[in-house]
Amino acid sequence: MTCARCFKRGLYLLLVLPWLAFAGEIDEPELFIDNMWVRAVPPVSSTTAGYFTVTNTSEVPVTLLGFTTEIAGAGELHTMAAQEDGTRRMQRLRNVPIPAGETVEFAPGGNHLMLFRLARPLEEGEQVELCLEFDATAPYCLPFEVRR
Ligand SMILES: [Cu+2]
Repeated sequence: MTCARCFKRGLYLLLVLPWLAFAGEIDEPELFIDNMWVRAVPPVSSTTAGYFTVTNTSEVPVTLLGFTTEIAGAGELHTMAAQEDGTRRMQRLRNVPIPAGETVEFAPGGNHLMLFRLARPLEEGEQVELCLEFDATAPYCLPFEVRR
């Protein structure tokens, strides 16, 4: 390898890397996601629910569109809504807005990820991967712990 070539390659990286980093920052709003878990259910049950907390640390709104996972045949965004008779029932959501600077919780009794047609029984303590799909970022594929 000649020194001229070394130099050219070095120069190219110096010029391009900062641009890549910068482009990443402006294109992808930053989300902080934690407390990810999926409820352990008896083997006879083919549905369960997933929970997490998401904080939008960017200055632009982001919308959760849905999720995918290999452990379920289908997945929907749900919440619990009060009915006229006073009971609360699950209701499907088309999407869930995550306003800039705010935290949105998915927790028992409220928003949840609904998993239908589980591919296999889930073992308490294992980690399963769910990919959360947002409108303004690449999917966030994260380990969810199976808990009671
Ligand atoms: Cu549900």
